[in-house]
Amino acid sequence: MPSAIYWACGRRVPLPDVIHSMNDRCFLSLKFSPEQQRLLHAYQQPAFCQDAKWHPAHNLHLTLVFLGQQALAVQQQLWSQSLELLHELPPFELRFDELNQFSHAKVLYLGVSQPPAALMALQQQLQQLALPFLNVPVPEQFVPHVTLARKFQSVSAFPLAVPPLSLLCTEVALYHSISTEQGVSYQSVETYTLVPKG
Ligand code: 3AM
Repeated sequence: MPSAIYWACGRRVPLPDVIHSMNDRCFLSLKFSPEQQRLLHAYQQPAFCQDAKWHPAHNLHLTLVFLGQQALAVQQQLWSQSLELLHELPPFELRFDELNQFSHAKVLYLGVSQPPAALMALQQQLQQLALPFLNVPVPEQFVPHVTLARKFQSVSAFPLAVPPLSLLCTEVALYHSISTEQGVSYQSVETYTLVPKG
């Protein structure tokens, strides 16, 4: 069944799904394995703020560049350009060691107090590559983080040091952000596995 309608010559005409779903809400992100997501999930403490919305483990990721609504052709072009960069990059380690918050956005996240140069360089390069296609403002500063909860409010003093978690990052993906009745769902539509060098 067509999911939308439009008006043509005064008549209601079904809008083909292919047109209706031409753009997807997209982002480039580090992708974690189910086992890594399980380890990240251990840092989520719903008792910390019961009114917050805690991400399900399968949604845990680290956004590199938010792309906004993009047509399939742009997604394909961006992904193939991204691959050129990713081919050069070996897997790298991230050491998550602090809980912190974006207080204005009411986001609680697991952060990296000392981000490796490889991550920051990758993010800069992908951001540059995406720039001509962006229809959203570019964040002033990239703060590597894994969002744990939204609608989070606490009087605790942040950042809060936590027992560190070192993860080897091996996958980068193009994700779609899909709204469902159960909340937002992040689906990887393209994934690249970083290859060790030398
Ligand atoms: O990875 P996190 O959860 O921090 O907040 C959104 C989420 O970030 C962010 O993109 C990620 C995947 O949805 N996001 C959503 N809208 C955004 C916007 N307009 C945005 N980031 C920047 N600008």
